[in-house]
Amino acid sequence: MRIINLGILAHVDAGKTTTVEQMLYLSGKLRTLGSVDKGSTQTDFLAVERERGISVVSASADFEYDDTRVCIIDTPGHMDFTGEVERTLAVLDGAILVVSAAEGIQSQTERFWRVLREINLPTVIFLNKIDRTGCNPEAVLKALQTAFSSAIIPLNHCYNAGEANASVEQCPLSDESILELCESDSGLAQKYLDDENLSAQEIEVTLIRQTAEGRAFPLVYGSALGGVGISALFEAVKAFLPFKPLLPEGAPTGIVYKIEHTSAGKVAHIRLYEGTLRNRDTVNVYRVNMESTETAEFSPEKITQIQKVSGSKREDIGLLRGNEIAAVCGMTGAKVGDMVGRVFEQRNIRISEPLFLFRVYGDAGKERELIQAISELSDEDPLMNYEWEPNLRELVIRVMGKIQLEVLEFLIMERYGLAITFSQPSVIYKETPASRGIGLERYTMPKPCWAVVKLQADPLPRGSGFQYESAVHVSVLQHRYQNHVATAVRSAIKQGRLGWEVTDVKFTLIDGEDHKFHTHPMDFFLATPIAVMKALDDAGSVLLEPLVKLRLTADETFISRIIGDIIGMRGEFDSPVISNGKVTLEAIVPVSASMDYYIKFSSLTSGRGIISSDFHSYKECPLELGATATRRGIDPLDRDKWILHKRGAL
Ligand SMILES: Nc1nc2c(ncn2[C@@H]2O[C@H](COP(=O)(O)OP(=O)(O)OP(=O)(O)O)[C@@H](O)[C@H]2O)c(=O)[nH]1
Ligand SMILES: [Mg+2]
Repeated sequence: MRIINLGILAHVDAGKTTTVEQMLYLSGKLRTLGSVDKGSTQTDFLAVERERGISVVSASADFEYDDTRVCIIDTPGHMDFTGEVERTLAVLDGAILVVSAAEGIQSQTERFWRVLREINLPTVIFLNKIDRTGCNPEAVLKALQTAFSSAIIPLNHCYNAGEANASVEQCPLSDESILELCESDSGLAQKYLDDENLSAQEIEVTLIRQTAEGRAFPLVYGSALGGVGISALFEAVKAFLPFKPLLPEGAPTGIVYKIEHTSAGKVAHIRLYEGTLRNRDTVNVYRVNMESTETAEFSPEKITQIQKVSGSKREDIGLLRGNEIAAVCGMTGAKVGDMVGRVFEQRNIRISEPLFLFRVYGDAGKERELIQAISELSDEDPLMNYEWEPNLRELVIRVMGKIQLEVLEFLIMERYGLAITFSQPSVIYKETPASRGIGLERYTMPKPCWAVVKLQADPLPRGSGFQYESAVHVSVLQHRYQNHVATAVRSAIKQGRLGWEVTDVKFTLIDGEDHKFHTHPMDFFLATPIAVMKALDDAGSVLLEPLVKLRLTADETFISRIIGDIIGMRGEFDSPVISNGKVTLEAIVPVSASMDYYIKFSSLTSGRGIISSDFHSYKECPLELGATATRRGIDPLDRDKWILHKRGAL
């Protein structure tokens, strides 16, 4: 038995779900073909997906042929659900990247391409929607070759593009494609130059190898809606993507890539790399604890059932073997990203992060239920996180965008019967020290206590995140207290002096002292946040705001209006590209200024313009143009109150 776990990725509405449906139909797994527009596909089975016609969560489906199993994971394309893609990417053997011939390269396409290349996942491209009026598939191919890789190799021709009867035909590789393959294969190049007589088989073997190595990318034209090019896509997957053997031997090693809550309780979707898991096995599940000292903690979990999932159907298979994926019931403590069986090196894939913060209001008296519901949902989606502030009785959630929020509202009503409303969105800012700052806290009174912490905060370049180092020897401050300081710094920086998470910062412990008799085990947890805040106060704070990259295509008559809008949003843009009466522009704009621009742009272009966006980066922002956040909880610089609070007296 051979197997492949194949992800299908693209920007929103490119036709992923339709393509998966067609592949299942072609394989004989489906007798009737479902449709996104009628809400009847295999992989869009949630009510919210069927109602809206968009995918919200990743869903798997599989089919078999000749002792081979293809397991396809259909992912959502909307930017708000990138978290789903991120998690799926960790467990794939290969990918199909769908590009729409009508819309061409979108911001999300670029983003996914970049990530696929970073993790070097073998990729086949499906250039879909060749039937759409006005599309130009060959121009999109050229654009892909220019922007992504010149080694994108078309395997078929397309006829009657832009018409309902668009069709495809398999073709031998063009001379250009062969030359491209020769570029990175000196043996082949020599032969080509010598007699120009390369056999079809030699060329195919080279393309297989280069695809597996992530150097070449077969491309297939098609129209998923019309079932055109699907068999060519299937053939390309079979021929060029790497299939794996089943690996039932060895100690179980796997990863949890998705969590769900179903009527049967919590379900962990696991990809196993090797070994075997069975119903009623107990297996250790490891979690790397980022908050503390980055060592893994584990808990034993008992498996009650192992299910194969295809669309909404589940079948008890009782067995999960190396290189398979399956849904495992009974692992009540498992979270996304947990390692099953043992600790191993993982790809850390970060595509995006929540950009908006909302307050959530539920019915009076139902707070407990609401928090429980949100906590379950955030288990499923680690990119949605929440905080319950008991003093303010306020529930705050962080999400990627408005669509995610609407889906959340729907799910909370559907699953838990709870009605919720939201505040207006606030953009999630961050902050960073303006310069070096030093913070010293001597917590030595009122006894018994003793914790002296001296920290230095240094700004780091944009995008560096957080770093911590201790310059204090363990003979000066005991190892376990050093660990307390490291943990407490990480948690203290969640709210800096402006109320936002502190990033692009390095904290160094430059001095410290414990006392043989007086130090209480919790003292360093109390003293460190004070030292952190003192250091940040000393450094001064710079506000950072999130930026998105917009990609806009519209009739060229709109060019000056669009540029005017971008300038009005404090945006920066590259020189516009004009072709065939259309202008395409890329711009980097602050999230706060562009929240409603989708609507404005759509009405400007009477719905004919194309706009897509993707998170870009965080950048300095003048305080008066941004926002500070009210502090949640007690400020460590309100020292007396903080100490009382920490000592449990408040
Ligand atoms: N004309 C045309 N329409 C298509 C084609 N493929 C898909 N569509 C339509 O495009 C829309 C989106 O298709 P989906 O399959 O849901 O796209 P998706 O990529 O799964 O979308 P998300 O999961 O929401 O990101 C639907 O209305 C489809 O009927 C195609 O080849 N030609
Ligand atoms: Mg879909």
